[in-house]
Amino acid sequence: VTKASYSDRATDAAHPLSAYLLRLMTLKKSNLCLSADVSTTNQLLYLANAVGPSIVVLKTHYDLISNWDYNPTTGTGARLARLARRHGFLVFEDRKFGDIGNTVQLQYTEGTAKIIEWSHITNVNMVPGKAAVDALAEAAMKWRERKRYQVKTDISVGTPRSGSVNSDDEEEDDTVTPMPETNGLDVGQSSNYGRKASIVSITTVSQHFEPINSPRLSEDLEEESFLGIEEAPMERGLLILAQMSSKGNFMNREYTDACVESAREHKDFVMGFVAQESLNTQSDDQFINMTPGCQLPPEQEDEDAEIQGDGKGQQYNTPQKIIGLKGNDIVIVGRGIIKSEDPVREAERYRKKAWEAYEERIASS
Ligand code: UP6
Repeated sequence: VTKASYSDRATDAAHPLSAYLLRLMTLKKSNLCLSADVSTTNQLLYLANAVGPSIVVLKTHYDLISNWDYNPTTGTGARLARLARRHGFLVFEDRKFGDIGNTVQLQYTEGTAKIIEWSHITNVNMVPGKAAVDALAEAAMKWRERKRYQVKTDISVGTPRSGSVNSDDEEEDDTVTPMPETNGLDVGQSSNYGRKASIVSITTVSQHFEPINSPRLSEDLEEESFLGIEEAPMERGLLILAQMSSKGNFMNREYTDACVESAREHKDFVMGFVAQESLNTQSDDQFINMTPGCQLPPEQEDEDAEIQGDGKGQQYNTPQKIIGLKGNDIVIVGRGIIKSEDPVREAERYRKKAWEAYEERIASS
């Protein structure tokens, strides 16, 4: 069980999104992920906005939402991405991909939901083998390259920038010529791009740019993150589902070890695991371990009371056990928060408990 602080680990993290997340955790004093398992877009956005200040990750199952709006600029994903920016959290679509490489690539980047466009993080069920992880890594790399090129085109067709953009992308800008309009990319809306470029220019803390499909128009400026933290990097991240919380699941040690092996092969894409214990076993493992199956006993009850499962295979542990004893980094809580009478208050109770467990862990000798 590591005693290293989240902020120290942020400096060592191999993945830019992991580094960002660890900084966010330090800043918000939160190691809480809300599993927003609700059934309508309104409920989802309402929860994200209300609980946003308490969490660092918002986990979705987009296919539970009966009226998910697939529009890339005004739809549910784009609106979620905007709330994520406002409150400072990452979006994690709990898709648990589990098919051959070619199919998972298409499911990740194409199809109805275009998950890669709005979700910083997703996860994979590695049952089909390591090729599923390799394929998702390849899809994310190609997507990132395309975005980099789009953003550059974006800036080069925009209005001249007044401030300086403190970005690693900037140096290379000179060498990029605008793409012709016939290249299949949507470079025709120069007025929009101009506006975006001028907004980018005043975001001097930004290291990266937002996806093209969640444009930051002027009315979004007032929604700027109040945290003073830079925006999330554009890199996408994967979690490998290496252990499950459900009773009698088939993920044995050998399987879990293979997941860890695959993660080590893709440090620039795999951020960590969904697991029940920390799987950082080698000194240079910098993975983030997120853990579902978390509930607290009701407020008035004994802190150490045993927590019942849900009668459908789910098993629960307390934040104290998950973070303190098992060395995980983030607790994932669904019904414990959303089924309570006051989800906002309950989210704060979980945040405090999970954070205390972390503080005790790093302070213990
Ligand atoms: N989840 C688990 N266990 C796992 C992996 N994922 O419960 O091993 C997901 C579920 C659900 C959430 O799909 O969205 O975490 C847990 O919800 P709950 O807190 O309401 O039980």
